[in-house]
Amino acid sequence: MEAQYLAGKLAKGFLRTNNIDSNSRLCMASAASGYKLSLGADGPPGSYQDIDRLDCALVIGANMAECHPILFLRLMDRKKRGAKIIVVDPRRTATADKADLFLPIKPGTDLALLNGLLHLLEQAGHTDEQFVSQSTEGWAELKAMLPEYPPERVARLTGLREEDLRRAAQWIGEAPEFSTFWTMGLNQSTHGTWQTNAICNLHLAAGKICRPGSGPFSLTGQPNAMGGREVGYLSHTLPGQRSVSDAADRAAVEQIWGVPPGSIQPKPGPDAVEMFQKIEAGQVQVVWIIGTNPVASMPNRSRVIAALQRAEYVIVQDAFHPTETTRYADLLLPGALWAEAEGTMVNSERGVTLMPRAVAPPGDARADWQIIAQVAQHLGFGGHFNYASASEVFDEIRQTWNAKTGYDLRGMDYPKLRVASRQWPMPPDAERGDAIRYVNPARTTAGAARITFPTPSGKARFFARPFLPPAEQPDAQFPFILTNGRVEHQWHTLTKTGKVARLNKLNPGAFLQIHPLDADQLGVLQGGLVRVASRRGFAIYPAQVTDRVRPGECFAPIHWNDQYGENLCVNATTTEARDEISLQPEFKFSAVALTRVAAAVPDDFSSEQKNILLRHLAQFRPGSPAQLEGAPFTASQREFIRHLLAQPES
Ligand SMILES: Nc1nc2c(c(=O)[nH]1)N[C@H]1C(S)=C(S)[C@@H](COP(=O)(O)OP(=O)(O)OC[C@H]3O[C@@H](n4cnc5c(=O)[nH]c(N)nc54)[C@H](O)[C@@H]3O)O[C@H]1N2
Ligand SMILES: Nc1nc2c(c(=O)[nH]1)N[C@H]1C(S)=C(S)[C@@H](COP(=O)(O)OP(=O)(O)OC[C@H]3O[C@@H](n4cnc5c(=O)[nH]c(N)nc54)[C@H](O)[C@@H]3O)O[C@H]1N2
Ligand SMILES: [Mo]
Repeated sequence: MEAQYLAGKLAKGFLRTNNIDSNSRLCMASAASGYKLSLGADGPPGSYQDIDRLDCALVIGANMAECHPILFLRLMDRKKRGAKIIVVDPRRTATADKADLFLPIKPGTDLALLNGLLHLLEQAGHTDEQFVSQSTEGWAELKAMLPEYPPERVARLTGLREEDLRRAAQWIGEAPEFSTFWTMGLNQSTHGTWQTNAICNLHLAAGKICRPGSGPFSLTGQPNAMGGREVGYLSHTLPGQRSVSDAADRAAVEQIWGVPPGSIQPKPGPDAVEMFQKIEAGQVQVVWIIGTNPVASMPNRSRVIAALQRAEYVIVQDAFHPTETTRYADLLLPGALWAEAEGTMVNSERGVTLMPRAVAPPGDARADWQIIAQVAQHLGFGGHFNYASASEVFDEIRQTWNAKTGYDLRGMDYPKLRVASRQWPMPPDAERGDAIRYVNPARTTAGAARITFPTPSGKARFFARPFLPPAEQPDAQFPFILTNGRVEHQWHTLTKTGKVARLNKLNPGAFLQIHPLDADQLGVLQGGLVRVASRRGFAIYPAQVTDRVRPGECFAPIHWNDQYGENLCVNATTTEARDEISLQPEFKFSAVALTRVAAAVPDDFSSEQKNILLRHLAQFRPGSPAQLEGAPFTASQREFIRHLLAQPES
């Protein structure tokens, strides 16, 4: 968190530019903007311990079993005690395997589902009128929209069965305590903010929020994605859950930073996608990339590459080299990894953890916050970046507490964090943080609102959010829908997990999940190469033929990129279309064409390799390409063999 804070301070306070954007734009931006609109402030109102109290969980657009496995185990413990788990995903994931009810939704239609569920709840009288009248506003407008979402229509839009919709609504309505968990399946959408609003609508209407076991819980992505949001590292935010477009917020931060009034620019800077568009257009000449690998992780990566080639000077501050992005760097700055330097991280439930330094950083590497502070000193801002330790940076962050949103770290410091993690809000002298936000202990008497939301009226807001389709629709030229995501044992662009042999054994390589009917049509067998092309670019993957995806849809993991072979990057195909409010890209939905690829025969087989190959071919059964793992073949030979196995007669 300290490095993110200092990067923002240097850019927005001293370089006086909001040309700084961050990981959250690709990850949590839609949850952040949705929370802010619905509840008045970013961050979930509840905590992980809600899992131990819930009676029904809606897991939507999240593959918890693979991406949040520890929390998922906690949820499974609760399931053993009778809680009902509903999973909504276009793919039958490992998470779906454990569901009591699995809803295999048509991609991009979750808003229709969420509105339809609320409609059924309302019809069945499962709304909480007292809560709605005391603690919310906008119910009449939302209620007026709901009749547009009768089960028959919702079933048609989402591809789900009417009886399943009714069952889900019944479970949600009858559960004393109900929580929703969501991640990238909803956030990475042109309607991501609206989907967060629609989830909040459900909880507010049912009155199932801000009490143990109930609430809309957005699962955070990166270990410190929440901390980054809080210290204001997006192009429109400032530390302490503040906004550059708010005069009082700017003044408060200018005072903490000791810069003259008017230093912070009121106009939000470009979002990550627009930033690369500007670099490509020559409007930004120098780029400093810290702890992210945009050549692999940004949508429509051909633009990112063009931009980095056009830029006059590219600085990449990373813990590893080479990566897909360091290839384009003019200057490398070696950042220390989390275990090599002291610093704090904030998790999904607002828990602040101090990561102690376990080993010394190698070579010239040093903590990211130190590198940023040293650059600031060289730029002549020395007095303002003169920290002896990460702890001193943290103490400055504590000053950015915000009475409006309840963001408050004043009750914790490094000595306390060395003993145990703490949760905010934690005012000075508090023994511990609040597990549930917005509860007003002074107003528990009958008739008074027990919950006060950080909005001007103190009430949460309903938003009527109609269903709209994704930006790009399949057509005759690009008839398939490509979605993408993660696998259990790999992390993002593999700079870390890709170096661990045991993890590579568990998740060895890229693949494309396609339905058997589609594979038949394409003439592709298990392991055969498929070219996935969108309007923007293409990638080539070995097919994983499986009915875990629906016909017409396919899925590729995001992890394997240029360091692992050519044409592996899924973001060659993805779209720059963004949510209008959060500006988060619609990673999860592109229209693509699929074609079978004929692989070239590599001419470098040794006689030993030929023998192994012949033995494998003799034993070959369709669907068993895993037999090849461990054999001493090069990547291009493997590709050829996979292709061969897809066509054993040739
Ligand atoms: N093992 C592992 N764990 C991780 C990470 C990792 O790289 N590896 N990364 C971390 C980070 S930063 C993040 S953000 C999280 C991401 O965690 P998740 O969001 O759970 O992971 P994803 O696989 O990106 O996407 C989740 C699911 O969304 C589904 N989906 C696609 N389109 C739709 C749709 O239209 N509607 C619905 N309902 N679902 C849809 C996909 O099929 C996929 O199963 O994971 C974190 N945890
Ligand atoms: N198609 C598609 N694209 C996606 C997504 C998707 O679901 N689909 N998900 C999006 C999401 S949610 C996320 S979170 C992003 C992830 O995208 P990235 O953040 O770009 O992915 P990482 O591999 O985590 O990259 C982090 C980089 O920082 C480096 N690094 C690691 N630790 C340190 C450190 O301590 N200091 C420094 N200086 N460097 C360090 C790593 O070596 C790596 O190069 O991808 C986004 N892109
Ligand atoms: Mo993420």
